[in-house]
Parts: sequence; C-alpha cells; structure tokens
Amino acid sequence: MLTILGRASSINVRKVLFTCAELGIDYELEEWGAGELSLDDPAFLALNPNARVPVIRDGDFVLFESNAICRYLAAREGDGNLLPADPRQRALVEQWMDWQATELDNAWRYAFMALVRKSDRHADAAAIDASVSEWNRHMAMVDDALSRTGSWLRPDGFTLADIVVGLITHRWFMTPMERDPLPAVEAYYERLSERPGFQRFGVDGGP
Ligand SMILES: N[C@@H](CCC(=O)N[C@@H](CS)C(=O)NCC(=O)O)C(=O)O
Repeated sequence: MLTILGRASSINVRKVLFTCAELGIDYELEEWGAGELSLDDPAFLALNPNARVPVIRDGDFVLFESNAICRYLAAREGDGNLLPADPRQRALVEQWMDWQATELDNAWRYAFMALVRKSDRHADAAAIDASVSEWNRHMAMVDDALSRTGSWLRPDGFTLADIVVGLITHRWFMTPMERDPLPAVEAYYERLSERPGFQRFGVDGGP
C-alpha cells in the first residue's frame, strides 16, 4: 500500500492526492505537518531533510518533491495519458510542470500569502502589486497555450501538467485581487471543475 505523508490542506500534497484519484491508486495518508506529527521530527527528517510535505513511501522506496512524486506514480501505473511515453510529448508535459514549480510559483506566492493567508511577513504593498501583476502575466501564458489547444495544456488530453497548473488556477480565481480577463483560463477552470479528483482535492484547505 502506498503511504502519502503530508497534511491534505497543503497544495503540494493535494497534487499527489489528485494524481492518485486520476490513476485510481489506493493509499494511506499520514497527516505529517498537522497536529502532533511535526516535520522537525527526526523520523520525518530522515525521509525528507527539507522538512516539507509531501513525501511518499512505496515499500522501501521513499520520494519527496511533489512533481517528482506525480511523475513516479504515473510511470509506475504505466499511464501514458497523464505522462506520455514519447520523449517529446513527455518533455512538453514536464516543461509545464517545471514551469509551475519555478516560474509560476515565484509569481503567485507573495500575493497569495498576503491576500489569502494574511501573512505579516508579506505586507509590502509594492511587492503585493508586483506579485499580482506577475501572476496575471503568467496566467496569460496559460491562456495563450489553452487558446491554441482548445482544451488542456497539451492538445492530446489531460496530463500531469493540468494537475499542477490546475491547482494554482483555482488559487488565481479565489484570491481577492484584480484579475485580467482570460477566457481560455475561465473555460479551463470549468473543465477542471468537472473532474472528480479536482472536486475533491482542487480546492484550498486550511493554512
Ligand atoms: N518543492 C516542494 C515544496 C513542498 C512545500 O513547500 N510544502 C509545504 C506545504 S505546501 C510545506 O511542507 N510547508 C511546511 C509546513 O507545512 O510546515 C514540493 O513541491 O514538494
């Protein structure tokens, strides 16, 4: 049985839960990072020295980094839809996943922490404006890609790229800020909302 370590309120844990829902994988969830299961516990740090969730245990195999976990699970199941076997098609899915984890995350983090989490450490008005503007600029790139495919980020169907970018699309809509009108992203969000995995894990949990 696969074990997922991490609180279900975490966006990075929810990527893995959404992936399991798409793949029909059964798992046990150990809610590390919530209650008494501290990420600073030596037993957890032995699995992930970054003190971050998610982590998975699959037999004696341990893996951290949410996007790597999603790729592992799709490959383990031999699912060529979420993660194509063809090197170029696969690289294009991974391109969006890496872009989410680096460029897109750096764009939205400050605004989200300030406007949704109300973090004291994210109270600089100019930095909030800059983050909102960057987040809109990055979502415009998503809009442009979706306008060309007419559906998901990749023209052949729903992939892991839609799981990881889809969760941030939800945050983009729920954060109280000015949003540029992006019709293809709006249609994308409606399509995402029809998927059971997104209905269950796509929405934000607690802090
Ligand atoms: N790059 C890592 C980031 C993981 C991460 O930042 N996780 C957050 C939750 S979304 C975390 O563990 N924060 C510390 C905490 O919850 O105490 C990944 O994608 O797995």
